[in-house]
Amino acid sequence: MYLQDKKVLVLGLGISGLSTVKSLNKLGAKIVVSDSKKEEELKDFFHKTKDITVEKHLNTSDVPLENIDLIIKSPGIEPNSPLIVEANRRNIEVITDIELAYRISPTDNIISITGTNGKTTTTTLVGEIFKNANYTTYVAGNIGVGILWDMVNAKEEDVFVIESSSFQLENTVSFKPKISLITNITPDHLNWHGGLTNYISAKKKTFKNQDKTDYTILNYDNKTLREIKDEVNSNIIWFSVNERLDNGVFIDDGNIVIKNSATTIKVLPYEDLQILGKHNLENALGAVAVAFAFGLDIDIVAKTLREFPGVEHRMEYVTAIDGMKFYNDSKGTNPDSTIKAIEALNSPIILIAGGYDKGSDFNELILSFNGKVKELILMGKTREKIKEAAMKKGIKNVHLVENMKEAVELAHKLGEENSNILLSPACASWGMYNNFEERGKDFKDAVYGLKED
Ligand code: UMA
Repeated sequence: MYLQDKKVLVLGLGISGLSTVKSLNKLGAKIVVSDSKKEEELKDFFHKTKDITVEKHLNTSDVPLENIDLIIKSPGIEPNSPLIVEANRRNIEVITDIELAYRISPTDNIISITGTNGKTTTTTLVGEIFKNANYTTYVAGNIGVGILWDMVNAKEEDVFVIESSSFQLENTVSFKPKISLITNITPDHLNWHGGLTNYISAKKKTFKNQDKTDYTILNYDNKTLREIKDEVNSNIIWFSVNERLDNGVFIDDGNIVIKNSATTIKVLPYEDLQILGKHNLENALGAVAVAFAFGLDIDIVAKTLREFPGVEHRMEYVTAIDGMKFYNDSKGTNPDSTIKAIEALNSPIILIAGGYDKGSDFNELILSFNGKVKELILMGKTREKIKEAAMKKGIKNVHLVENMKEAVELAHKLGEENSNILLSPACASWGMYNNFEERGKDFKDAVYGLKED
């Protein structure tokens, strides 16, 4: 069996690390684990793996690499961290969990969905379509589910819908999905990747090994994707919200349609979708293209699209208070994502933004306000940087706050009937929260707290 008795080092004992260790145990590997956290901070991991023998190196990043056959690193660990650099020097292979999942996969039905924004909604929607088509469907990856434990337990006929991040794709080698989809590419994670070119290269790994037996689904409205089309070796299916394509998935006379040579298939009127905004329409078109590439029944696709309510923390409607509507878009972790959230709502908007500094530029974001964002409330590390960009563009109603509760209370005070109060930070949550889910929950708690006052 692949990896039987091989010595495998698992770096990082978070969501993907846990799933990886359990799977390596099933595959018969000798497991070494390491995390920069202390053992007491990793109680959950050690509780869930109490029956598995592991060699531990905790609270350190100094792990002896002698006799290590393979390293599986958690996606967040930076490529230039000293241990990774040393492993590279010693020619020890370093991969992420999605690569190992591909190597041990019993099924060819692998769908990889990546892109700067829209990954999670598209992945969830595609997963729902396959479930409704009666496939045993695993939805895993960056969406918050370590893929390996599902993969070691899967069967040949099962379907994997993987949300693949640039961090995960960066350390893939032979990963070759049957269908890959890139929702869009705009600058993100520039510090981690060391620039835009490296970020785009990581994303391209989703289709790099694909051939004419496979499909690559691309957003025609995204310039970067149009520019890289010649590097794709599989069958491209384009989708577009803006253009009527010769072939592909697009909008025609208010309907989502699939055009394939001379045949045009009407899927459903786009107004039947529950999910809000043009960006969500893009996500829906991408999902339709996946289903079409796989040959699924279009009636099932249409039914799923009609019923799909969206995903938590992505333009999630929270509640209305005093005529003001509150939206939680905590997953808006980069400027482009926040631009799309602003686009999806009517004026007047009160925007709560700011967070961890990933090296993003906020000028485009400020330009997208277009008179719709009436008040800007900023928190976190980037608050001064965003304020400066706003002031330069003549935006005056900028408020700096210390935390979410203060932000929400101020938004409520500044708002009027019909205001849309939007949390869409344009930044990662780190520094204030562990993840965007915690941040979104904190926002919702603060909003519900207003009702109790
Ligand atoms: N760690 C170290 N050394 C380091 C860095 C981290 O030991 O240098 C340890 C931490 O102490 C921690 C563990 O590694 O115990 C955490 O690893 P991780 O941050 O890579 O995260 P996981 O918990 O394994 O979650 C990862 C993804 N996280 C990241 O890519 C940062 C999750 O995506 C994903 O859902 C999960 O695997 C399952 O596949 C989250 C994310 O923020 C949502 N993704 C980024 C994004 O969407 O923008 C890419």
